[in-house]
Amino acid sequence: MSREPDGRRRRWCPGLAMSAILAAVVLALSADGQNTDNVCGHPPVPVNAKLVRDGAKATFVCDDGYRLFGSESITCSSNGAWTGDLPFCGTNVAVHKPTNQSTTARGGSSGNANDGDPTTVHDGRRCTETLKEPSPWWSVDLLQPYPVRAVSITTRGCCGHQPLQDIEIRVGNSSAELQRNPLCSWFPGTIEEGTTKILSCARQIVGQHVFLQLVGVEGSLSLCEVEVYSTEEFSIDRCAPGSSSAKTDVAVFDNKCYEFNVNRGASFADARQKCQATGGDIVYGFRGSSSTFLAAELERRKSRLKTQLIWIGAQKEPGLTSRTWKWVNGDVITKPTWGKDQPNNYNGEQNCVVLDGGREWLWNDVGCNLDYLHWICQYTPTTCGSPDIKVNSTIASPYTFKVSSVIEYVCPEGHATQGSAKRTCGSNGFWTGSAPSCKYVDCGPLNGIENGTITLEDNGMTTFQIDGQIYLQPELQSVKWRRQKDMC
Ligand SMILES: [Ca+2]
Repeated sequence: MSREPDGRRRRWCPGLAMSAILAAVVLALSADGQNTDNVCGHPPVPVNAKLVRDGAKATFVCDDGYRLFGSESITCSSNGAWTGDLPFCGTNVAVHKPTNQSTTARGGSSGNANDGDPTTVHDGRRCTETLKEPSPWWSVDLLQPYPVRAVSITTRGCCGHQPLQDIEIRVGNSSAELQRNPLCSWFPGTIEEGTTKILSCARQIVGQHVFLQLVGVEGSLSLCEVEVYSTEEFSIDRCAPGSSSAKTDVAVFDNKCYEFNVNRGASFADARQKCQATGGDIVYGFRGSSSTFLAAELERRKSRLKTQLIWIGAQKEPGLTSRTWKWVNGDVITKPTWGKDQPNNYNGEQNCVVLDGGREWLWNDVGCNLDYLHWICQYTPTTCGSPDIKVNSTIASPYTFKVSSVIEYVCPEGHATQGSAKRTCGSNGFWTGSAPSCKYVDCGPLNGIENGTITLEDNGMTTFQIDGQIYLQPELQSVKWRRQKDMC
């Protein structure tokens, strides 16, 4: 074997002239079922999923809190390609979001379809129901646009209610004209009673509103649970707040975790300290759709609250003349959303802020020492989910998925990375950028080697060498197809 003067093995790229030999090698290796790494390369892996490798089969397991859609495995075929559609791992972004429907009959309010209770029994008003009418519909407002991949529908299983027929799912940003939204899926048949049916969008659609409609049908729409799946949000399993018993009062929105501490009371300082003790802070910095989300989450808990004043992380300096409100991180609040007649600085000592259920969850200034108020903590995730991997690439180890850590994708020798090879785990729990792909670098035909010989090395596949004596001649030092890693 010839070596560079510095001892490195010299590598040569296979040109077109050698492709027939290579193809034969590939076929020989796959025929006896060996060495599938070389045949198909590393399999692609969808985001939020882990790979389980078993010979020619690659199986995917979703991260905690995500559900797998599609087939869980792909296989390496003898032609060197992974066959089968890659599944995806999504989390439900519809639960507890605001809902609406064409009409409401017999206690079947629209919110019953995303209350997290998948029962198929309507007794006790646990499913939705519209009047009997032409083309009845139900909708959910995700509060911000999400890329929607699939919708799961659980139908009512009792008492001879009509089965769902000709259901259409639309996803888009129009809340008023549902037919203007792009079609995600259409199911022309009948969905049996008491079953769960998954309808995948033909393609991923980004939208804030999801509509279900019995198109062209005169009837009553009754739904027991509707789940809307997206890959672009993390599940509450990743929130990991202080106590697991509080888990049922945790909700995720826009890549943040919120913990609703509505079963106990504390002063502002105590509440904030409790949030910080578990790695978070009292809720701050929110506006727009996040404000709407927090109000909706409080509203649905309203009947259980001992007080309707909920601490948020906004304060001003004590004193009658101080008028500047700041978030707890020091940022000045530019657009506080005060409720009616607020802030009134009653008694000159109201330097903290609550969301006030008596004022539609708008802001009210109150004294910081009231020690019986509820509060909301916010957390950012400590880790990212499993990153996606394009076919033939791998992630260089060692790596961790902790926030701020960096992973680096590597391609096999002879392949160049297309896109950024490095991704960072952001504080929002998602990897920056997108997974790069690997592209084979074709060095062109093997010109100018009439005086040389090329022999396959022992490992057969990728490494070539030229007779050492000729190899060192100056004119061959510069042949254009000399390969070093991914360059010719
Ligand atoms: Ca006040």
